Amino acid sequence: RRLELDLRAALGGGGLEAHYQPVVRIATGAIRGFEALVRWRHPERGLVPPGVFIPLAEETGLIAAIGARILLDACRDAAAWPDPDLIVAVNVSAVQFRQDGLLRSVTSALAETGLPARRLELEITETLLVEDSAAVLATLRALRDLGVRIALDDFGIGYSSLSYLRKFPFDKIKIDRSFVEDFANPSTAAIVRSVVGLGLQLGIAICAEGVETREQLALMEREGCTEAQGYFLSPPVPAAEAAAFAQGAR
Ligand code: G
Ligand code: G
Ligand code: MN
Ligand code: NA
Repeated sequence: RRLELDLRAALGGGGLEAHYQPVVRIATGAIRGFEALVRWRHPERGLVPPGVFIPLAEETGLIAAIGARILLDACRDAAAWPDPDLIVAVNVSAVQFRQDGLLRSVTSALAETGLPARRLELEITETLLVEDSAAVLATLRALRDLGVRIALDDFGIGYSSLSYLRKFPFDKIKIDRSFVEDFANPSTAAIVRSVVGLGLQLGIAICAEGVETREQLALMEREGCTEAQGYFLSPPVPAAEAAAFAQGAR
């Protein structure tokens, strides 16, 4: 309850900010873009991880406002990066997605910042697709019609079903970091291989998440992943640092 009040205050004042983790094209090493990851700097507790306050925001309905805010920040920051091809990826939780107003937030963030829709990628998770709702698919299609890219995040955990790939033409699949970590397990490797194969056939980019070592990067390259993200490449960094990164990328 106290934390909720603090979160409301942070939303009103400062305290909530987007950090950015680079996403790299494995073949060339060039930066493809950045994933925005929200951070809450609490006046007494210090940095509160999203794993703690996103669920709280979802329970209290604050997620719509927080989401809209991060979306706007991310679009504004990305619009200022010097390379006009860099994309910015924004996480949209299932609760946030189902609330009214997502389409409106996206449209107005793009209009307000001038960021071309093709440079915005929304990361959704399988949880959203489980219920097979017509409304969810309609929103996904409307976003796609705007030109926004849609990525399937954390792929492989939860209810992973290949049928999701039939329901909607995703632009990217992000393979959950547990697969990279557990790649020595033959069944894990087999799943990664089949997802990469599917991606190749369907023209879907495949990003390996949570790459922490040079060896893992080499492995994911060998398996045919097109993109990678993880501490080995860079942790999430504050906006100013991401801008410097983007400058260097050019
Ligand atoms: O760095 P990390 O601790 O940032 O993120 C933890 C979890 O919080 C991840 O599952 C990530 O997808 C989620 N997350 C991070 N930023 C956002 C955000 O802006 N919106 C939503 N909905 N989830 C986020
Ligand atoms: O669920 P999602 O994929 O959006 O969340 C990304 C989460 O993974 C964030 O918490 C981010 O800080 C974290 N992350 C990014 N790179 C690495 C990594 O190399 N190793 C680990 N353990 N976590 C990572
Ligand atoms: Mn993500
Ligand atoms: Na993920």
